[in-house]
Amino acid sequence: MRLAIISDLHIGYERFSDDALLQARKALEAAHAHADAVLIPGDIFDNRTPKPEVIASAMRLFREFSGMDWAAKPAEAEGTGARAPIVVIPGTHERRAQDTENPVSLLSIAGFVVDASNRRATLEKDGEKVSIYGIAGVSEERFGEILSKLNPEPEPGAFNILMFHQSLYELLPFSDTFLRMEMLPKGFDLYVCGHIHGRVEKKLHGSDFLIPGSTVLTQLKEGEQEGKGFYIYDTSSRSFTFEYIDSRKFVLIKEDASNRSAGEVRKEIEEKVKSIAAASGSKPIIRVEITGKPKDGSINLQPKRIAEELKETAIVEIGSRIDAEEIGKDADAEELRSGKLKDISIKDYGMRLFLENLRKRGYALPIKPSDLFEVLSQEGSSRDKAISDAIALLYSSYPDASESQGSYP
Ligand SMILES: [Mn+2]
Repeated sequence: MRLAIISDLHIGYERFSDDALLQARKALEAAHAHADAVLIPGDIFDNRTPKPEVIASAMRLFREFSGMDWAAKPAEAEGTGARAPIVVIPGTHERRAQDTENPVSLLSIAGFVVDASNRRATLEKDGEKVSIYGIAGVSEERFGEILSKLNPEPEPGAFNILMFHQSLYELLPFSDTFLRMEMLPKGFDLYVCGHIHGRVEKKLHGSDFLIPGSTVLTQLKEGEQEGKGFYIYDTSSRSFTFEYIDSRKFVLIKEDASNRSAGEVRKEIEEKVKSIAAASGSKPIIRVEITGKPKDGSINLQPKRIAEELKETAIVEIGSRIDAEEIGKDADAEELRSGKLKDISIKDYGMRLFLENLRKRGYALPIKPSDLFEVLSQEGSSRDKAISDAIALLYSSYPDASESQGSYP
């Protein structure tokens, strides 16, 4: 069986909502043309309670694809009512409390997809059986507990897949509470994960471990320059290919301003942006990271003006300047300078320190630490504003505190 593994579509993602929907469609079209079935390991939606318009656009999309002819079929005995072999789980963005519906379960109730949350779903084609054990996304701290409670086991006589939506320590070493890959159960023929928005190909317990990455740009990090797409995994040859979809181009420009005039740096950025745009189909997203200080001072760079002037050519985002010399000489700065952290962004690094400190202090508030970090690290916000926003977030989360602390499954 040929399985398309498509993840993190983020339908309803406000910043690039048209891209999210269009690129989800392109991935499904290519999947229909080249595969027998589709697996989606979470984050079909960007939000756990999307607006009706967003739910409607996803419903139209999945209604269309579930109405097509697919070579594989969901096993009739399971009585899901779904005709199309599109097997899904909710991810972190769709996670809600136990016994509540989430937007992915709505697609399944409508009969467009098979929701494999915390259970097995089976696909069949010409006598071949593919068994997918899905685990709905949970907070990282609880994943180990859920895993031992569910105790997923491979089914004899089938090609077995474990599908989930989590960070693992080896992929994002933010916190000791993240599960180690080796803790995942053995005996599966393929491990499929969502959540991480860049591609990951690894081996686990002798099988392939695949994360296709998102189909839409969200993080504007170095790894997202490669282009978006999905995997096609062939169960008979146990091999896979990555299929690119036509997606909006993202380019990261690193500009060193040291010992140059701000005008010179600005001019160079403008030229680079224009030449990238000329070579791109649709308007590209370009992130510029400026390091070093121009001779006549950073103030003369006027990053907002550069972005504004180029807005017809490209979507330009100019990153804040980090001057290594201005960071204190403590151990963390040493780690940064020595390049040990070159693969993670400053923001991710900040998040890691933040999580470590929260853990040491026994953090137990009902807001996700990552949400709190987002509020506290908003660009251009003063200390007082960040604190008042964090307090507002705390109060606003009490009514549905069960969603972050509630028990799952
Ligand atoms: Mn995601």
